[in-house]
Amino acid sequence: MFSITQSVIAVVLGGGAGTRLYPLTAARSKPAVPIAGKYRLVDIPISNCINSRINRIFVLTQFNSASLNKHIKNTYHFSAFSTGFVDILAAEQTPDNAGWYQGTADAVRQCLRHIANNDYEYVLILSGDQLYQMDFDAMINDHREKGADISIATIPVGDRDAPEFGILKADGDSLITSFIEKPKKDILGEWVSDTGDEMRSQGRVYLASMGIYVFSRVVLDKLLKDEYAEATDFGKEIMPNSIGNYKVVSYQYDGYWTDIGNIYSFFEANLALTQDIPPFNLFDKTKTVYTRSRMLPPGKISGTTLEKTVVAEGALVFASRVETSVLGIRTRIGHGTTVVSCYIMGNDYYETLEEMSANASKGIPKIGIGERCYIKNAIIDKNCRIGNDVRINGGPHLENTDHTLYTVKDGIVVVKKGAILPDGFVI
Ligand code: ADQ
Ligand code: ADP
Repeated sequence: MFSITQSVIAVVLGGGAGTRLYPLTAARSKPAVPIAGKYRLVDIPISNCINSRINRIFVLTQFNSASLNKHIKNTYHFSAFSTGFVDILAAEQTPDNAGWYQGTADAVRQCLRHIANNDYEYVLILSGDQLYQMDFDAMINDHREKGADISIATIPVGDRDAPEFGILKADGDSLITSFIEKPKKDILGEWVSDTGDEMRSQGRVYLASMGIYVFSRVVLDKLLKDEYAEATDFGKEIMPNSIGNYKVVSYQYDGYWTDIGNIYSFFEANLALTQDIPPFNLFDKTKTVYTRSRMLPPGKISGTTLEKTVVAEGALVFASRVETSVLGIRTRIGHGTTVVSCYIMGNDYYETLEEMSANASKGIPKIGIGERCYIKNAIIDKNCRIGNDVRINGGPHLENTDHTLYTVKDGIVVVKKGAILPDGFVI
């Protein structure tokens, strides 16, 4: 009998050069970027796998950070009675390969020798920078029922998004007949599909690749080692070339899915969690998002008006007002401060009262956010020390810039990990 657990290996593409999420990726690998106050990016695809009974997972990353290793080691334990593992495969130098993964297909090719040591029939390839809760079980079943060589998960998108994605066309049997990676706006007209009345009414008339692929084992081996041994990318090379030569099938998904590959979309996806009924449901018991259990104390909040705010464990909040914001683990905010539309990642540790006063005598602010600050449209990375009376007013009026303490991208101010903003600092 078919068993998804025994037949599927998942590979999470943990990130290329990581420039799009800079400065969040300046000191950590992309899978380790904190999301939704208490998780890390890599928890999303791994949780989707576990909830779909896939428990043999490789995470491919360009560099092997201590924080990523620690997170994976402390989070994903499988019992001695299970075959499960989550292994990080960092780009490594070997005698026949000098450097980093050159692209997504190259990353998978370089790791095939590790993957091949396992028993499996299918490889599920996932992106590391998407927010969604998807049942891969259904996608694998569809792949098997259709006798596909390759399946691509697809979602209808509109004009604004289409040029960011691989766009494809499929026939009535979901067989993909053509594929173009990131088409220019002026040729979009040629790529319209019948996505159904509901999607059409929303202007979502293009079928986009979600960058989620199922490959039958032999096909993946043949493509990467043999037929396209020089190809570096799935979207640009492997997919367009496979159509017509292999049975490449579209698996249309209609749930919530969003790409969080750049600062703007990352910010939006985090803030979307503050809605009354967010599209990404952290409260769904059947789709748990797993992360490290930290044994943190409960949060403490005093004198604060909280409006549409998500608060993670261990936060200490004395602010006047917090609105449409996500406050991560161990966030500390002083009296009289207002926070609007921010993702505060929180802190990796608490300071003792003695440390706070020793730092104060050296003019170093406490970890967290001080008193009487006003902070709007910002991402505050971990372990920042923001003094008193600091004003950060992000928005479209700000030019893109990269300062030693912060970066501005698309109007969003990102205060860098561990930055110290002295009293009265203004952005
Ligand atoms: P992009 O997301 O633009 O498009 P890409 O930059 O190749 O494609 O990234 C895919 C995933 O692989 C991301 O999670 C990225 O971080 C990771 N990645 C990239 N280079 C890597 C490397 N060298 N080593 C390890 N990981 C790497 C792709 C498809 C489109 C599709 C979108 C959907 O090419 O067709 O529409 O995904 O988001
Ligand atoms: P990130 O991945 O968010 O960049 P890391 O996981 O590398 O962060 O760092 C978090 C870990 O580092 C925490 O477990 C915390 O215990 C430890 N840590 C970092 N700085 C300090 C510090 N100044 N004092 C105590 N622990 C620290």
